[in-house]
Amino acid sequence: MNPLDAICNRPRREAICVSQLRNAKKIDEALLQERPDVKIFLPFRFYFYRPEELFQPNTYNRFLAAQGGDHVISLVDEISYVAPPAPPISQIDDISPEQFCNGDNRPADCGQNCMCTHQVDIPLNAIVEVVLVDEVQSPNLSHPFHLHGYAFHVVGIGRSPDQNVKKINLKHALDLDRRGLLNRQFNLPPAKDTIAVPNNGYVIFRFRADNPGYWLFHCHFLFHIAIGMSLVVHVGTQSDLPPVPPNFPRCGDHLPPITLIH
Ligand SMILES: [Cu+2]
Repeated sequence: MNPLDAICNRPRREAICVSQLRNAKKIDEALLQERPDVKIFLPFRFYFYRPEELFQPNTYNRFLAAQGGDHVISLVDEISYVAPPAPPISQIDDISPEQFCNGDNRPADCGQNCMCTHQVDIPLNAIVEVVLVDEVQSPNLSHPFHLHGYAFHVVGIGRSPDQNVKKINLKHALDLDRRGLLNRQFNLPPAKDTIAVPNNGYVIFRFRADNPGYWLFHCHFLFHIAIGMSLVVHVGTQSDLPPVPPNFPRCGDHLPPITLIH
């Protein structure tokens, strides 16, 4: 299962890709139409800090000290995720709209290590296609991406069919897609909530966004979550959500009341 070579476009005897499994259940036909309502390309990679970027007075950048001594953060669509200061589902009014960002709406002053609460907005009930593109390019490292709130249907896994392209990236994946060369199969695609993206490859999955809310989508290596390999899939609007129950706990409620001592 899940051969590391990511050769998934033909049957083979010794290995099988998740995208070659068949779902035992019926599939929502709308998921299999040629064009989804929303199509999102999500390239992900690491950003390597230069030491002089990190060790400046009165600054502290979070990073992962990788094997070999590199200091890295993770970018999904060129954004490193930071958690919002309060839970969006129950306290959206306490969060500045400027906290949120995505590939189409980056903060003006965002540099190469752009940090904000990466959120993509999806209309309720839309058919969504996500294309994950591995730009990390670390041999034999397949990032296991996990989506909360849904099971998605895996319709494609693979690498570039172009032998001259040594490393896949967003631009190349878009080009392959335009030319119809991204491998998709619509024969009972299996449902999963986690999928390993083959290194130097891509994964394509689809789901119907029928569960409103703020759902985390992230690589499941904990040390990659810690450096921003996450985003929020925001489905629907506040009016699609049930009201916050009365006396529902709020950020800071666990702190003891402050007593002033004179
Ligand atoms: Cu990862």
